[in-house]
Amino acid sequence: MQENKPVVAILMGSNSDWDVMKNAAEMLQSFDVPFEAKVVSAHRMPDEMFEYAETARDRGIRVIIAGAGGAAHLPGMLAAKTTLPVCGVPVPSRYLKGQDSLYSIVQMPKGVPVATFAIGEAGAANAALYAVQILGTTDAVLADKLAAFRKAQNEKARNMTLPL
Ligand code: RP5
Repeated sequence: MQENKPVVAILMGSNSDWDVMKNAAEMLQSFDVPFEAKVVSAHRMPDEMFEYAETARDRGIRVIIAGAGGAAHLPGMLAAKTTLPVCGVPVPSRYLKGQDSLYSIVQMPKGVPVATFAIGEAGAANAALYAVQILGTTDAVLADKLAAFRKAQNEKARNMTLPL
């Protein structure tokens, strides 16, 4: 992996999504995976969104993580314009608590997949882990880091105590 050249993109529809999407950024940082994070709104910046999707692969991006809330078209529209894997993160919305975001991202019609994750922070963190797993299929150092991450989680769970 070329040092510091972003290989993962974290995109979101608004800076109000950052509280959730920063969980993806923190996870990638913990694996030393270079990434870029940007606001690219599907409905407010449609031309920029298409340009981003069309040029991402040539710029070295290998996985796109896209988070959006409400009628969340961003992950699906990015996926329509690139063959890079797109991981969709449903951001919690004010009135429907992110169920609208989840349904709009997960229900992609046949032919253009979006790997859809849980609503909110866990989804953002898992999308980043999934991106690391994709990169880890061809990067032995990342594969070793993933194994260590799983081992640490296992040890933490095994050492959990209850207040009895
Ligand atoms: C979506 O609308 C964004 O992804 C965000 O989750 C939601 C609300 O955006 P703001 O009104 O906070 O900019 O496009």
